[in-house]
Amino acid sequence: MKDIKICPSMVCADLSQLGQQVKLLDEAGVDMYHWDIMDGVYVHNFCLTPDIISACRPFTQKPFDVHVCLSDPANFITEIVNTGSDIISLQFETTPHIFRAVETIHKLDRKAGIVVNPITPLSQFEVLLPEIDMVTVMTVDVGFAGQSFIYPMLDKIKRLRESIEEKNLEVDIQVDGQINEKTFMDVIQAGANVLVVGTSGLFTVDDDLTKGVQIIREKLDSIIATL
Ligand code: S6P
Ligand code: MG
Repeated sequence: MKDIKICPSMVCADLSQLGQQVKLLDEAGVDMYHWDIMDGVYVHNFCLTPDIISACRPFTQKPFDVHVCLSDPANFITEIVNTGSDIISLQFETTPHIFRAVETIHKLDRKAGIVVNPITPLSQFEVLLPEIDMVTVMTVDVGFAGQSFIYPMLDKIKRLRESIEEKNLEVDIQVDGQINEKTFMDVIQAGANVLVVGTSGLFTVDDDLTKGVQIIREKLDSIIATL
């Protein structure tokens, strides 16, 4: 089994001290960071921006994954690469010329990912698997924290993992949306190896963020030990 990575969703952090939160999470032992960029057009919400991500980059050397949740993600690849981020995750449904976009990201020496909405079936993006480094399976509709986990996504994750293995590929499966102690076991068993933890999964687990990371790491270790 692949290592299970903890990836905090930074839009759920204390935004009044974002850099310090990045540092604290680094010291607490998270593996990578998830940054949402939204502009109020594709989803009715605003999140983070390339400038904010750049400002936080000096606080850790661990990988940054940017979810480009815009109506035209491919238009902003250069801006996001310039933040010093490592993985550019394009919103699949709003990136029409996606092979070209993925190629552009790789030419800029970054990893390319896609984020797929719950309603998008595996058959629509399976052909892209040999070209990309990570698929983020949304387990809630994109745009907001605090929604309900969509259980049929477990079957999608399972079939995605099977497809990756059949093709002998090295593609990470990240999951995002209500990933917390209630769903850790299910998503790991289904085949996810990168867990985006947001409001329910990390930032409300304990008042002390370091302790929160410790609690979920222990929980994950105990789950892994049973598999
Ligand atoms: C949603 C966004 C996510 C959320 C996170 C919230 O579009 O991409 O990263 O911030 O899922 O966490 P929770 O535990 O409230 O679902
Ligand atoms: Mg996201």
